[in-house]
Amino acid sequence: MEMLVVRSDAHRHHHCLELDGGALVDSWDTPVRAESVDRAVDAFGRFECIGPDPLDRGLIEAVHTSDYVVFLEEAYDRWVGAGHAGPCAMGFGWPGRGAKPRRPHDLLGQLGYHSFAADCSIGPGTWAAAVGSAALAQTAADRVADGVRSAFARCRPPGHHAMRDQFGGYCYLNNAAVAAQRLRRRGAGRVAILDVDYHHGNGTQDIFYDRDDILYCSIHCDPLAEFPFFFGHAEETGTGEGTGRNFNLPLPRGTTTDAWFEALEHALEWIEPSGCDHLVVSLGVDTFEADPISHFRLGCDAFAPMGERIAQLGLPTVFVLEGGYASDELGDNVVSVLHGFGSA
Ligand code: OKP
Ligand code: ZN
Repeated sequence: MEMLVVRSDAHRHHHCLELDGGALVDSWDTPVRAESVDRAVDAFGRFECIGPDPLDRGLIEAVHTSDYVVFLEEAYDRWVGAGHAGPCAMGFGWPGRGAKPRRPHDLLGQLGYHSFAADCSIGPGTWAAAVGSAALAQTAADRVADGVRSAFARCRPPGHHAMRDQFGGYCYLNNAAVAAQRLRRRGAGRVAILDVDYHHGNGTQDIFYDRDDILYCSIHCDPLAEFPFFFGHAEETGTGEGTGRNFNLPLPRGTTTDAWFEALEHALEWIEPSGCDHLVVSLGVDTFEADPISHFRLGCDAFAPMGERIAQLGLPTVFVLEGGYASDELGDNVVSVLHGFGSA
């Protein structure tokens, strides 16, 4: 088997709003994205597809605070109960620079405390979708721990922006962190996370920044020019026991296939001697040239070689879906990476 795919329909009732260009519009993370991937996987026909096992709540509380998890679970009902005008729960006030924020008890205050961006809101289906998405990552990690060479969690919503106790960037629970943490619990010695999404995975970096057992390496658009703006610089290399265990490779807007693959070589050269025995790939394909919200220039033909090159690390690998917003090509680009990996 080339690749095990873990998927479900738990995402379907999650479609909320984002502040985009000053207007409140439907989120770019729509159910159509997951459908595009499912269709391409089915058309390809060579991957085995399974559903998820139930999510172990203790696992998400190992990478998020329990206050945050309870907040996510209850926020929408509290929002409806408070009679707010808008259809989705959304914050509007965030701690300013230098604040030592105490956690407000007010819902609007907590929405600011537990988020870092206004591109993200909580609707009636958000909690179930976030739990369902994390369950896919947990299951993919379990199957790899059981001895499958590679598995792909078709996550939606994505996860790599979700911090220990803050949502944002369409992310609520950090699926890649869940997968890596699960691999550790199941006996992995040290896990590398390679994030190839166009955006920096500030959440994954945050969660593991002081840890020596789970490494984070990301290739992304320079945060001076792109969301999430305040994380992802090359100077961010880890702290405490995690010193030297975080590696950021920011690239300019307009980066082409050749320059991107050069950065991939640096990433792999860093991962190779790190002593990791498992790999988690945060697989965003918003590096694609026609992505409507991103600004790299990888063509469709870049994605199979991406998978092939990553396979040369020779590590048991969990792929977790992150971004990719060109819905027509999203599924094919994802399948190209997975097929490239599986056939290498
Ligand atoms: C999530 B993932 C303007 C766009 C802001 C930022 C993109 C989040 C991407 N409303 N949203 O890394 O693909
Ligand atoms: Zn992205």
